[in-house]
Amino acid sequence: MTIGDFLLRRLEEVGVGHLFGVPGDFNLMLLQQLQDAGTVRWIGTCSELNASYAADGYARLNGLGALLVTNAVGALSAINGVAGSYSEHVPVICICGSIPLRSIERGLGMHHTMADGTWDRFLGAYAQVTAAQVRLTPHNAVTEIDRLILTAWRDKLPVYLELPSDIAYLDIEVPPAPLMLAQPPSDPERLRSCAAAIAGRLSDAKSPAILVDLDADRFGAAAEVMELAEKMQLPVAVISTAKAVIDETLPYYVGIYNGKASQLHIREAIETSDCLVSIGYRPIEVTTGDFTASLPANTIRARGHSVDIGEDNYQGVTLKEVLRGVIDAVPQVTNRAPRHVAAAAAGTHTDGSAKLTQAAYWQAIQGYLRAGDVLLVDNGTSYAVFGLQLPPKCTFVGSVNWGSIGYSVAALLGTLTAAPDRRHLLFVGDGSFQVTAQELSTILRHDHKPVILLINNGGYTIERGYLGKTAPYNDIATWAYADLPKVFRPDTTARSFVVNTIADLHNALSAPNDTMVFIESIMHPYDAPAAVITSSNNGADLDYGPRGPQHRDNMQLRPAP
Ligand SMILES: Cc1ncc(C[n+]2csc(CCOP(=O)(O)OP(=O)(O)O)c2C)c(N)n1
Ligand SMILES: [Mg+2]
Repeated sequence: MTIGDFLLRRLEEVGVGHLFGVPGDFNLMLLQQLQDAGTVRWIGTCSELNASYAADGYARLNGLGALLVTNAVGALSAINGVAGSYSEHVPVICICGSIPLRSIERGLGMHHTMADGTWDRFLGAYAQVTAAQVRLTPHNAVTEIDRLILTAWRDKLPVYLELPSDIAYLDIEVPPAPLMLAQPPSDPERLRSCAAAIAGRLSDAKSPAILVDLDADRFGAAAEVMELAEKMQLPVAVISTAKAVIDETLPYYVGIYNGKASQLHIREAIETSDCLVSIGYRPIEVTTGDFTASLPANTIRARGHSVDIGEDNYQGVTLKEVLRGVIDAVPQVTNRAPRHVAAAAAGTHTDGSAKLTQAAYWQAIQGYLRAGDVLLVDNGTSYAVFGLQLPPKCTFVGSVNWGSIGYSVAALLGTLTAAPDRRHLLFVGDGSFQVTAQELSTILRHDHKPVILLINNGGYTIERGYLGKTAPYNDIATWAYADLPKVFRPDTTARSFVVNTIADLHNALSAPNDTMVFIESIMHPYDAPAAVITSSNNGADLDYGPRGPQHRDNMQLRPAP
């Protein structure tokens, strides 16, 4: 089999049915092989950055994703998104059609290089942002292709693979069996001891609890966490990176823990627990209420492939198996009633002609959500989504750790491609949208039917909460956003709305989902959810220190008194 065909065969075997990217002379040979084989589908994107975001979104729903770029110019455009996949623990395979081995061996200068006869720089760049990298050769292709795919899937991290353009059509001897995606089984003794130790401590505890980060989702262990919570009737909180990983209608789900910024009952459940189990916890300032999170000293820390319990460190155990072992070992608890938290009283906004505010907007959105929705959320005031209560089976796709604006628009292409039958809602600000807006055209090209909820507030409102409330650097050009579906696809059937009032919003939200619905909501630049502004204000103190300019008069958007 040829090297290129083998690579495509492996992708198909591990469930990667789509490849995102941009063609280039160094990768066209693989694209021709893809075309001839007809198994993996090509989804051309407007830029490699967008391809990297799309592959990430696709992998979140599909378990694995891939993109194809060309030497250096494509690879470096994609590197922000691939690094984001690392930060967010998303398994993405970045394939780069690279300069021919012939040029490397002969020291020939090539385009898409520094024109100095070097060829390792971009592999080196990717070494900083991926779990494994390789330049394929005819003699390493069979082992390295499998090693990289398995590394991505087992570690939930991106990998980078260069396919020199002159070897894709060379024949190699390949194994007949399909590649199976599986974690290596745990060490039996370590697994038994670890599960027994956790079960023992949970059973003896008076107020056990679980705190969930995104690895519970990435390592496919969310169902086990919920089963354990139900069996022991114990409270589960998430940090914002893991929004919706736990069914928010589960009686044992208490909400988002964010240090002192979280509600009292959530802080109590976590901070005063006598046996807290954390899953993949990776705290940063924005997920800890600026480092005010305080986990009990004896917290059991479970990760994808290891667990810490007091002085003991368990290696060779996988998260799902550990949790399964714990569930089997703990007694069914029946007398620890879930704390019932009254849902926030819904305010009423009856005056339909009133100008749209953030408060009214998010209240309407709460009522719009349906079970099974996929919610994509970008940086900005759209972070108000964290405060919504999601119906069952919703998926949240955001980038809290990496936080690269524009991610959500191109990630939407990926999630739509992975799950075209679900309803996808994109929550994005005008500033973030402007970074990756072209990908709307690919979404329209493939007849997808998302709902795009864009907040047009004339710029970077979330940044106005850090610094420059009135500064021109936080203003952006005014676009006719709602006209864009027509620009990007002249024969579009998309329904576009420009929303100025609450009545406009309700009208737009009543549109059927049989085509793209594009809702541009106009809001005031200084209108923002209190939680978002407070977080920005605190962020400024952390970022600029006590001598920073944020203390000067009227430099920051502040919460309404
Ligand atoms: C790639 C990148 N560049 C810059 C930033 C800094 N940044 C974070 S949020 C933001 C503004 C977002 O504005 P918008 O999308 O309009 O949201 P709003 O708060 O106005 O609703 C910027 C510029 C970033 N996070 N990522
Ligand atoms: Mg904005």
